[in-house]
Amino acid sequence: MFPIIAPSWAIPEVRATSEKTFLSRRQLVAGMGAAGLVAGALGAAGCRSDAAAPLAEPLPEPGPDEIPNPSPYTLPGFTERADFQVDRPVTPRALAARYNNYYEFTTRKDRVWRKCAGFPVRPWTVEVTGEVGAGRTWDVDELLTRFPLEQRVYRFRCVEAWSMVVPWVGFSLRELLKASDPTGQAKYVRFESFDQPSRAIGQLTQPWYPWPYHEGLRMDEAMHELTMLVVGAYGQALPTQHGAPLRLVVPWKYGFKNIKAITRIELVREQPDTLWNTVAPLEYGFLGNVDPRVPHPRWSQARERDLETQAELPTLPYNGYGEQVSRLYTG
Ligand SMILES: Nc1nc2c(c(=O)[nH]1)N[C@H]1C(S)=C(S)[C@@H](COP(=O)(O)O)O[C@H]1N2
Ligand SMILES: [Mo]
Repeated sequence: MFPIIAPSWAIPEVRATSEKTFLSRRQLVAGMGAAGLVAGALGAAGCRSDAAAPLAEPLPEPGPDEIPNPSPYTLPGFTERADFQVDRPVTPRALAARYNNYYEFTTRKDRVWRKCAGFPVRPWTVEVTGEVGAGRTWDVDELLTRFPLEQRVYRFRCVEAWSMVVPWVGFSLRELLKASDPTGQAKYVRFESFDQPSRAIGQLTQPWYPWPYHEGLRMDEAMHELTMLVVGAYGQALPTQHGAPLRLVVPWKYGFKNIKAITRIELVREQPDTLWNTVAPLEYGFLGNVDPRVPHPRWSQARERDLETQAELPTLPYNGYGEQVSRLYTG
C-alpha cells in the first residue's frame, strides 16, 4: 500500500479542498446514478463516461499472462537504445500492468487497471508554458511524431520499496524543453496531470488530495538525458494504468516523481509544490532521489522487493544511476 499518511481530517485547513469544491464533488456523486442511466440509454452514442457509468459491463478477468486493459493505440516506430540496459530481468509486462499506483482511480494497486479502463486518453493536449519563448499546446500525437522515439530499459523503484525493470518508449524531456526555448529565468519545471473527478473515481471519492496530481523537477534534472517523457512500454502504446498518453520517468528518483497523464508542463522561477510534498512534507521531499541510506520515517529504504520474484535486493544509490547523475547533487 502506498501509505495514506494524511487522512482528510489531518490536513491543515489551508490545504484541504475548499468546501465549495467538496460540495460540488458530492453533488456529482449524487448525480451519478442519473448520469449512468442517461449513459445507458445513450449507449449507442458511444460517449460513455466510464467512472460514472454503473451500468457498464464489468471487464472480464484476464489470464495471468494477458495484458489487462491494453492500449488500443499504435505506437510509431522506435529505436532500441542498447546503452540503457539493466543487469536484472525485465519485469513481465502483464505483471507491471496490473500492479499500479494511480490515486486518481484507486489506492488499490491491483484494481487500477480496471478502474481506469475507459478513461479517454485521446484526444489529449499538453500545454508547455511559463518561462519559455516558444510556449504552445501540443496534441500528444504531434509529440509522438515530432520527437524520435527510443526504447530504454530502466530500473523503477517505488518509495514503498517494491521495484521492477521496464522497457519504456519515449524521448528525453530535454528535447521538448529545447524546442520550447526556455528563458534564463527557468529554474524548475512543474508538471500537472488531469482533474476529471467525473471520470476518475478516486478523484471524486478522495477530495482531500490536492488534485490535480502535480510534480516538479529542477531544471538541471529536467535537462538530464535520462529524464524521459514516456508514451509506450514493452514496445506498445502505454496502457492507461501506466499513465497514458504521456508520463514522466526519472529513473534515479522514487516512483511518485514519475507523474502520469501529463496535461501541462510549466517552466517556473521558484521550486513548485508537489502533491506528496504538500500532503506529507516530512515523508516525501521535493528531490525524491533513491537513497538506501536515508530511511523513510516509517520504514527502511536499504532494500527493495522485486515485483516478479519477490526477492529482496539491496537498493542502489540513485537507483543505480549514480555514475550519470551524482554530479547534479555535489553542491
Ligand atoms: N498522476 C499520477 N501519477 C503517478 C501516481 C499517481 O497516483 N497519479 N503515482 C506515482 C507512484 S507512487 C508510482 S510508484 C508510479 C507507478 O507507476 P506504474 O503504475 O506505471 O508502475 O506512478 C507515479 N505517478
Ligand atoms: Mo510509488
